[in-house]
Amino acid sequence: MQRREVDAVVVGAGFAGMYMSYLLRQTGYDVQGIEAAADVGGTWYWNRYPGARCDIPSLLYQYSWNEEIRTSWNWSEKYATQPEILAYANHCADILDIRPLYRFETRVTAAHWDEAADRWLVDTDKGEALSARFVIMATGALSVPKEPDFPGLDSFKGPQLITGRWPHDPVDFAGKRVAVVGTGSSAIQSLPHIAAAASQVYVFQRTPNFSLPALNSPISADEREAFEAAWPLYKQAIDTGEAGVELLPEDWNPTDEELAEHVKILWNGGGLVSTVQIPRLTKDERINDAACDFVRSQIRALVKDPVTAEKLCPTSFPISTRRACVDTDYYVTYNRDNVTLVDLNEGAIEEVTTRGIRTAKAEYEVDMIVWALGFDAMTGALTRVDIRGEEGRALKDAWYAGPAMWMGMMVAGFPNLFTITGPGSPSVLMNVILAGEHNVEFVHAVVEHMRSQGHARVAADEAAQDAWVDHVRREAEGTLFPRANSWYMGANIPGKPRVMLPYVGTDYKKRLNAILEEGFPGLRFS
Ligand code: N01
Repeated sequence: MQRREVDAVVVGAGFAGMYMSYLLRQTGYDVQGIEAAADVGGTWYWNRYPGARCDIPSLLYQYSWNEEIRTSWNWSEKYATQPEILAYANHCADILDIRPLYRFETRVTAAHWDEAADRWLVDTDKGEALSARFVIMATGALSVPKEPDFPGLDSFKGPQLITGRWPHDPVDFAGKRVAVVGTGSSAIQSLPHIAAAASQVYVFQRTPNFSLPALNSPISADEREAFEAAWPLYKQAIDTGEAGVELLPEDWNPTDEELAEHVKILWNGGGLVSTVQIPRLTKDERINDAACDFVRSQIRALVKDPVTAEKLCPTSFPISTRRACVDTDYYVTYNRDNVTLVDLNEGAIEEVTTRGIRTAKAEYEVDMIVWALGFDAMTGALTRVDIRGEEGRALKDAWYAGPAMWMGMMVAGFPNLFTITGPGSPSVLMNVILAGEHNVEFVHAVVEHMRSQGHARVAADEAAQDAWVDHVRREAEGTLFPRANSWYMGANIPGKPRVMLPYVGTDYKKRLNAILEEGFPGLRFS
């Protein structure tokens, strides 16, 4: 078969994919980008449900590497809406002139390593056959939605919507009875909007989550100015791997009273940034308990019906060991007459019927169902592609017992294949745009090193990979994360190996910088 030869295939046109494609093209590589969506934006292209917003402040959730983009864009709100972030992604694509590099509405179906040629043979669902020296999977950590698989699913007469694959046309909930299944970030953000329009909403909850108030507001001229003044220091922190916000010392040892006072910062609108400002929150039970107690007290104060309030109080995992949500009016929405919480612990969903959802206790008649069931996180987008490395070994077989990667970017036995924000990198535990930049710049440095040295092949050293996997595991074991049935632990997908997927250490960028300085220990070039 005749294959079109390129230097690199970049899969994904989210923020990481766009930057990767841009860097490679600017340094003279022939790049073919492939993107399943019709346009750029990645997660922000797909997650269009009402109320979708970022849970990281807008001024921080943007490219740090391009001054032209940064200075030509003004975020309007503290937490940007999905349409504004998608508009920003399009603004980036325009400035970078990235679209000509991409085939849109196209999926990579297979990538097989050709040992003799030191190239990847890449196939797409549009029948295109490529041969590439490098494949870079910038496919996102939360890009494969968990689909409902309840009996009777197809019998339901009304529309069924998945938050992670939301339609482009507006959905009209006015006067409708709606089921919202799931109570993660997607449901927590969309519920207040759905409830404001619908006649009745049933929220089906299996596990309540901790949600922190966004206290969203427009960004004032003064805030913009203060951010610009702080930018050089902030950028320096990004590049060196420093925290970027002022933190209490890690050995902070408060009295119970001081602790109870300090955890109130969770209600100051800082969202996930506030959680970082509580030292050892995910390591020290006493500190974590105080934070849990405080948030539960806020839930009880906000939700009028004490029985509903109690059901909304998480008790089965330490705060922040599942990603905390950031909301606007989530808890008070349960004070509306048209919102009912259905506790699935009292009776699980048994089937979807023609008229609605039947649990072990009752049938709920609805006109529409919103499935907010989460994602096959971090590995889903990678194992769904038929990736075969040396000796034809499939990636999903190599990862049978859990993903093994070097620095979250390379897999031993899969030369010249890179992942951006892959398992074993901090990715979703930090600002993911910046996590993507760190990986993209590192991959680019590897590729440039190969060009300068005349290498055809780079692979992760097996021993270095084992050491990293072990380090990632041990770091997680020193925390409270393993106590939660979270998507971080792969626990939300039946049959998925239970391992902590992201790297919890805070020294990742410093490690990358050291690896660059030391000439890539852990990688083998030939
Ligand atoms: O998904 P989730 P999400 N029967 O996995 C329930 C990011 N994000 O899309 O917990 C009944 O958190 C499940 O119940 P349980 C963010 O990183 C960010 O909301 O498994 N229920 C849970 O309640 C976030 O963490 C933003 O018991 C079932 C829900 O579905 C990540 O994406 C916005 C079920 C899934 O919650 C995922 O969030 C949105 C079943 N069979 C998302 N299966 C921002 O703010 C699952 N559930 C940027």
